[in-house]
Amino acid sequence: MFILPDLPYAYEALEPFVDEETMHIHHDKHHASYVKNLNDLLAGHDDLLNMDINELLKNLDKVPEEIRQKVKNNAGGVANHNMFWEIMEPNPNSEIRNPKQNLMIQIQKDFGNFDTFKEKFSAVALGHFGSGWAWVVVNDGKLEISDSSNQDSTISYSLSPILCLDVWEHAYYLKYKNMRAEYIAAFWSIVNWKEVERRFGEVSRI
Ligand code: MN3
Repeated sequence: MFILPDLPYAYEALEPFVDEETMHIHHDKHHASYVKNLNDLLAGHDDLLNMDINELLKNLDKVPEEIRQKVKNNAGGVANHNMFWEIMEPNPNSEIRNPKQNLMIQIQKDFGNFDTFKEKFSAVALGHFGSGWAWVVVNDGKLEISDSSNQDSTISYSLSPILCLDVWEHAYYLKYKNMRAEYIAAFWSIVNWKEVERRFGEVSRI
């Protein structure tokens, strides 16, 4: 069975960048329903229920065809949100933070500098039409910025994500209304670069 992990911080901890009510609805309703739907869909398929969520996303061809699309949607919803909560953290002092060490070196190598990297990621997140996600993935040793629709996970395409941003309206509409650009700008204040660096280190070792 797949489980809904608790948030790694309090619901109000990401204020003023992400509001408490959004976090309650996003985690307790949206994320929870992806977990429930996935378990319901896979009832009776113990081999699939016992997989790690990433393993399931890499092995969607093992899912019976008649439920495959729904499993893809909901498994993506589970994995994407599991990751999303972890790559954010409270920033009560609102100071600007940067990635350090190896990740910063790689960003400079692939994008020139950190500001250009942020601009490119923000443009992809803003430009994504409809519901979906913006990503930073490691592909063949290089960082790439991409987007995906609905709950599609880059893991299904053998790309290792190290940073993600949920651009579904449910992630920002209560506070930011139609101003997705303001939500994206606020996101940079609460990125948990330590966790992103950890993920980058893990992928780089493989
Ligand atoms: Mn969401």
